[in-house]
Amino acid sequence: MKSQDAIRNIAIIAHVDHGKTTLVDQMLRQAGAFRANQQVEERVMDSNPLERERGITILAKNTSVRWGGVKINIVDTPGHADFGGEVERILRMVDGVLILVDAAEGPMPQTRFVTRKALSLGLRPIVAINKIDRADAEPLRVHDEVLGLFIDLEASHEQLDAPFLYTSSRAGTATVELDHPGTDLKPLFQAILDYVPPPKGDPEGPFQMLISTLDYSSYVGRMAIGRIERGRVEVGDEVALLPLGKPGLVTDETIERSRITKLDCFEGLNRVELERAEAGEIIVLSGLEGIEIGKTITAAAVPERLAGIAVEEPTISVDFMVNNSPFSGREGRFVTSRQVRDRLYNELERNVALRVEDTESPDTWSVAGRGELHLGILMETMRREGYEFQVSRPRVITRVGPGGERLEPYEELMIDVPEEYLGTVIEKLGPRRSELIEMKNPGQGTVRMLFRIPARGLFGYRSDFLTDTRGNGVMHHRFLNYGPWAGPLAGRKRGVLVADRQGGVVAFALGNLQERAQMFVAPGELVYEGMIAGENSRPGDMDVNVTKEKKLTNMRASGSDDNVQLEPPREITLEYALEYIEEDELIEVTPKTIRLRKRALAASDRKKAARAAARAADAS
Ligand SMILES: Nc1nc2c(ncn2[C@@H]2O[C@H](COP(=O)(O)OP(=O)(O)OP(=O)(O)O)[C@@H](O)[C@H]2O)c(=O)[nH]1
Ligand SMILES: [Mg+2]
Repeated sequence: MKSQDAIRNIAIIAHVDHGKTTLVDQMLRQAGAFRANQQVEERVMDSNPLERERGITILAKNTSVRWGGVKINIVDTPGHADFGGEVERILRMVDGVLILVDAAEGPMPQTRFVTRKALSLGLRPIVAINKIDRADAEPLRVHDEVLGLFIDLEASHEQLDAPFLYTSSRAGTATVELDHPGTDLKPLFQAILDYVPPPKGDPEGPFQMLISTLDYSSYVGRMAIGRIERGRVEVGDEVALLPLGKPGLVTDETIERSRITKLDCFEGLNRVELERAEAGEIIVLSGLEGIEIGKTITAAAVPERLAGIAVEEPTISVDFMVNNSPFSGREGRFVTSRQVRDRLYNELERNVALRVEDTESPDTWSVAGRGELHLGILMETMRREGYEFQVSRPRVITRVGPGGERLEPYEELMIDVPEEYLGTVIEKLGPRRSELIEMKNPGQGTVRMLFRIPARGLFGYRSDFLTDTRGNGVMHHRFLNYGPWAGPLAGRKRGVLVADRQGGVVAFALGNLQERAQMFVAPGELVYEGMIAGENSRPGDMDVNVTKEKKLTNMRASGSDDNVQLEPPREITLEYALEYIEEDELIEVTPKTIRLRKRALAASDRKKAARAAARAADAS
């Protein structure tokens, strides 16, 4: 038997939350990757703190199990649309995919995206209709929908022959026939061995590997992860790291050569150091300068380049700036321009879809990424590390079309709502320049709608949607393409309450304001002039004094107005804030607090700016 016959490389791909990481838990467990008494957390592959907290996978990760004498390398991938580019990249290091589809939700926008990428690379799929334990599961309907999707995406005959399994990630069961409920994952392991081809490369040829993904540690710097395409590699070997370019032999002299200092592979949850590895194995290489996604590493003597991987271009950007609020430096450890700038540029080492640029101001940097979650996670990570900074409203990144016209990013938006909310949803999305593409009513009172909408049109929509549907709706969106600039869009409907002086918030003051407003602050919190303290129930901003104490009079007022009944303040999360603020506002992010503020803090400056804006609007 060739050594490659004892390897299978597979990626698990799906829409967000369809159960990928939970399935990996069970695969590890049932293949004996844990010791008998080992305590293992749920969704063990979601190892970074933000992943655990949010219950989503952010970074693709490698693991492996051994089953029936075969090593199965598994890549668990993120399902959120902002990280679709990451999934696309790691598909280059596998020979098959396991497509998970929720047995109730069916194929979703991200299912379509990752399936299209996998099929077009010629990968053989295995389909798992997952969560069949759900009360509302309809595995047979979903089976048909997946087949429909395959046909739509012009799957080959071989791909259409994909085995279908019915699984429950949570229970750890798989079966080929619904009438015979599964008891474990054996049918899944067997399907992987039978249907995923062993890696093909020739172990006797000169070494060649594509860098499909990166890892980073402050000790060794960037590490390259990929599948050995051809040949063997050993610690100490001299290799060439080829610059990006066309596939084929590289003849110019500018090739960097260096030595492999460390070589690892994945065994269960561990990395195991190896002396050598050969074609088909997925490995981690350290010790090379200039590692980048899409570059080829080869034997020094035969610098033959593989087709590269394009990294997706960012679609939205925000400005990061030094915190210049009156409370700057109170809660963060790293606050200076130098510290924030270094941290942002450092992020580029591991976050390949991110772009950072200096601006005209030495205290402001433009940071571009794939979506609000992508950028939001960077902000959240930085504040946990002790950074303090401010962030502007997100902007879409426009492009120039072939005829010189302005283009902007469009998203595909899928909405599932109970029928009774259909009208409100359509009514709200209209002015946001959406276009209804498809509407399905599969029964059970729920409607599924598919829209095309400028990414700008979605800013601020999620909170409206949750309110309008009373939390009974589900929405997902992902980048579709660039299209014509859709023209001006209305901003936030309601104005804000702006604190008119610095001080501590007083319950009495809020008691008087709360009839016309939803507060963002609670008694005892500190505010400064220009900080946003709440939302006005009407259009237009309002300067208010939230520090106002009740007048002490000699005559004690009778009654209960000493204890005002206060509504709880609206909780401002980072993502909420990003969707909420307008161009003349900023988010102040510190390790402890998220505050909203006006760019111009002094009321007089804001009035001047408003007058100037009105004049400009009149003139145009
Ligand atoms: N009922 C049911 N729930 C499941 C099953 N598998 C996973 N879940 C639940 O679905 C949620 C998402 O599971 P994950 O394993 O994190 O899903 P994922 O596909 O890895 O999600 P992302 O990585 O964020 O795309 C969790 O609350 C799981 O407990 C299943 O078979 N049945
Ligand atoms: Mg996951």
